[in-house]
This record gives sequence, C-alpha cells and structure tokens, in this order.
Amino acid sequence: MAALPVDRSPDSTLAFLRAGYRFIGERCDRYGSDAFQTRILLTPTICLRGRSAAALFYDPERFQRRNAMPLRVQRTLTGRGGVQGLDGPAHADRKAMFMSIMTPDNIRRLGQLFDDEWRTRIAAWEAAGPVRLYDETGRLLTRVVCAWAGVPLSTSQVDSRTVELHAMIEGPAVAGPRHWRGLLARRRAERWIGDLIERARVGTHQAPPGSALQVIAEHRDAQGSLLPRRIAAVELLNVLRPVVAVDRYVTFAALALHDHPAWRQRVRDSDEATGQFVQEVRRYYPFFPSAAARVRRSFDWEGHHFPRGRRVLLDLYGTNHHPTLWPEPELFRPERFAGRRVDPFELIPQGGGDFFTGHRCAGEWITIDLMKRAVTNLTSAMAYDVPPQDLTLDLRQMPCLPPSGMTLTAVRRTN
Ligand code: HEM
Ligand code: MYR
Repeated sequence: MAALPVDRSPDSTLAFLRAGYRFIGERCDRYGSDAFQTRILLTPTICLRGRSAAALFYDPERFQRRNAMPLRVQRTLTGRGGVQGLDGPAHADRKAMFMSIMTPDNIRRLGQLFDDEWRTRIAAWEAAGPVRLYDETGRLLTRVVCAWAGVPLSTSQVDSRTVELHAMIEGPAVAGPRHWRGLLARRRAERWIGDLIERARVGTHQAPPGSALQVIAEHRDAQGSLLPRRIAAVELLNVLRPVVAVDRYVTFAALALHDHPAWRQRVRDSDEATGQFVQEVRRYYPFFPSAAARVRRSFDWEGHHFPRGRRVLLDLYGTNHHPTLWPEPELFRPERFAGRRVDPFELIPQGGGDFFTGHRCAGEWITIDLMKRAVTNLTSAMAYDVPPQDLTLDLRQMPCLPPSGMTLTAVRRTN
C-alpha cells in the first residue's frame, strides 16, 4: 500500500487559513499527488482534488456527512441539524424537500422578481453617485428572495437582514470579531425565521402556497413528524442565505466583463455565449473552497488506505483549476465551454455528483439562472463606467471578494 504523502507540520490550520483557496492545490503540486494527508483543527485529514477524487468523494457508500463539517462552520454558515450533515434516508427525505422548491416555474418566478427589482434599482443608481455593486446586489437579493420565499420583510429591515445574512457567510474561516458577528447573526436569524415558522404553522401568518416557507413549515419526515422549529429555521435559512450569496458571483461576473470587454458584445448577441460566460465565472472565481466528509467504512483507493472515520476534504476550487481538466486554468476563457459536455465531477463550484442522492448544491439551477440574468442586465439594460479602484483578488481571504466591491459610476439605463 503506497503511503499518502504527509504534510509534515503538526497542524496545518494556520497554513490553511494563510494559504486560503490554494492550500490543497499548492501541496498537491508540491507532492505530485492529488491526495495527501495533514492535520487540520487537530484532526487528521485527507485532502483530495481532481475528477476521480470528486467521483470518489460523492459516492455515498464510502463517505458520510455526519460530524464532518468543523463546528465553527456549522455555528456560522450552515447551522446545526440541517441537510448538509444528514446521510442515507434522512438526507434523501430532506433533500427532496429542497428540490421540490426548485421547479421551473418557481425558478422563473424568482428570476422575474430579480429582473423587475434590478430595473427599478437602475433608476436609483442613475440618480446616485458611485454605487458599490456588491452591496446593491446583496440588498436587492435579500428583498427578492424574501418576497419569493414568502418571508415578510419591511423596507426598514432590508439593510440589517442583509448584513446578518452576509455575516454568516463571512464568519466560518476567520477568528475574532468577524467570527463573533457570524455567531450572533446566526442566533438572530434563527430566532427571526423560527418565529415565522411558528406563525405559519398556527395560521397567524399565511404562507403563500408553494413558497419555501410553506414547503418547509409543513414538511413531514418519513415518520410523519414536522421538523422541529429550530431545524425548520435552519433549512429556510439554507434557502435565504445562499440566494443572497449569489451577490458574490454577480460581482465576479461584473469584474470579468470589465477585464474581458470583448465578452460584453458576445453575451448581448447570444444566450449560448451568456451560458459559457457564466460557467467560466463559476469555474474561475473562488467561492466555496472545499467540501468535507468522513470515511463511512475503511477502503483502499488508488493504492491509498482510507480508514473509517477519517475526515476528508475535497478541493472544489482546486478541481475547477486542475490543469488536466482545464488547460491553462488560470486564464479566463468562456469559450472552453463551447460544445463541451461537462460531467458531474468536473465543474464543481457548488459540489458534484447527484442532486437527490448526494449533497450537490440544491440551488445550482437558481444560481445559474440569476447569474445569466445579472449578466444580461449589466450588458443590455444599463451602461456604466468603472473608475480606478482596488479589484485585486486575495486568494488567502475566504470567502474572497475584490476590496472595492466593484464600484460603478455614471450608471444609465439603456433600454
Ligand atoms: C450545498 C455552494 C447557492 C442551497 C452547497 C455546497 C456547496 C454550495 C459547495 C456543498 C456541496 C457538498 O457538500 O458536497 C454554493 C454556492 C452558491 C450556492 C457557491 C452560490 C451562491 C445556493 C442557492 C441555494 C443553495 C442559491 C438555495 C436556494 C444549498 C443547499 C445545500 C447546498 C440546501 C445542501 C445540499 C445537501 O447537503 O444535500 N452549496 N451554493 N445554494 N446549497 Fe449551495
Ligand atoms: C451558502 O451560503 O451556503 C453558499 C455560499 C457560501 C460560501 C462561503 C464560503 C466560506 C468559506 C469557508 C468555508 C470553509 C469550509 C471547509
């Protein structure tokens, strides 16, 4: 049995935080291997990247999610007791609940709300001075996702709920005040949504039929039980928070349009080009660094031993930048998707494998739809200038964003 290359430091947590998105990839390059072992948060951890590693990682016979995600990530980003940490039939049941919300009609309705709100906001941006696209898109998505999901939100609450949803996303990989803000945000948000679930159940709030609120508040598991109120809140937040997180992809898409201006005309000219552009934004820009699981029962793979219970991290960013899958991976080239059939383990910014039987992101279709609409709005509904600003991406920062948040000036409506 070939031993896995071992990263020699006693604990790599700091190195992981310091290297950020490149942590696993750098070491794989160094060891000439797409698998190595290290210790993260004092836990022995096998790190993997690449297509065959992804196919392995998404085999539910071999891996489970129970107890896999570090607690600091659960306490801020995902919450505890939600779909991300379930396995087997309990996972299948909960995941089916999410996927039942992702009907073509529901996705279109969310997209239309997004386009309508975007067009309304253009008028305000025209009248304003510089606008920070990241902040504007975050507030816009908070409004839109709450309206879509059946969650009441007054105008005066938009800012503070957006800050709260952002804090959960910014909290997992940092220590100190930003982590504490994430903890506090999650407590507040679970209380807010828990109360709403309760009101929907007793009928003092009418949940719109088919809305995420109604589906989750009324969901019954295989034993016929409603979800405990706190778990239902965690799950509804698993819809609200990530839809708002699409603001990062919208910011990256605007950055890519700025850096590759020839694509402005191409996406205006064809849906196909818009699709390729959006796929390349999802491949190229850093978002969710890696997914975590534990070995369900011991097995050997490609000459390496995976002992039962061992934590495994799959490098999502590194797989999307793997040179054998994506020639010249550090070049932004949407045309690489022309005529390419992408299998479920190659392009994995939102996880890989199957939506229903595995942990692939429930919101991938929504994400792609919203991104296409944003790209169309940025190129066909408005014009703008991009003043000098700091647009550098620091891959040591998780999650990553250009410091200026993509500031636009002289916004004007074009149709
Ligand atoms: C899971 C990324 C948007 C809902 C995941 C996973 C990733 C991810 C990496 C975990 C995959 C794994 O554990 O193997 C993203 C990114 C998004 C996004 C980068 C862009 C903003 C969304 C949206 C929704 C959503 C819009 C819902 C409307 C979920 C849910 C899960 C999940 C419910 C858990 C699935 C499961 O455990 O079975 N996402 N996501 N995400 N995502 Fe997303
Ligand atoms: C979501 O809200 O579920 C979707 C997008 C969130 C991405 C946040 C990235 C956080 C970075 C640290 C996570 C470390 C995981 C091992």
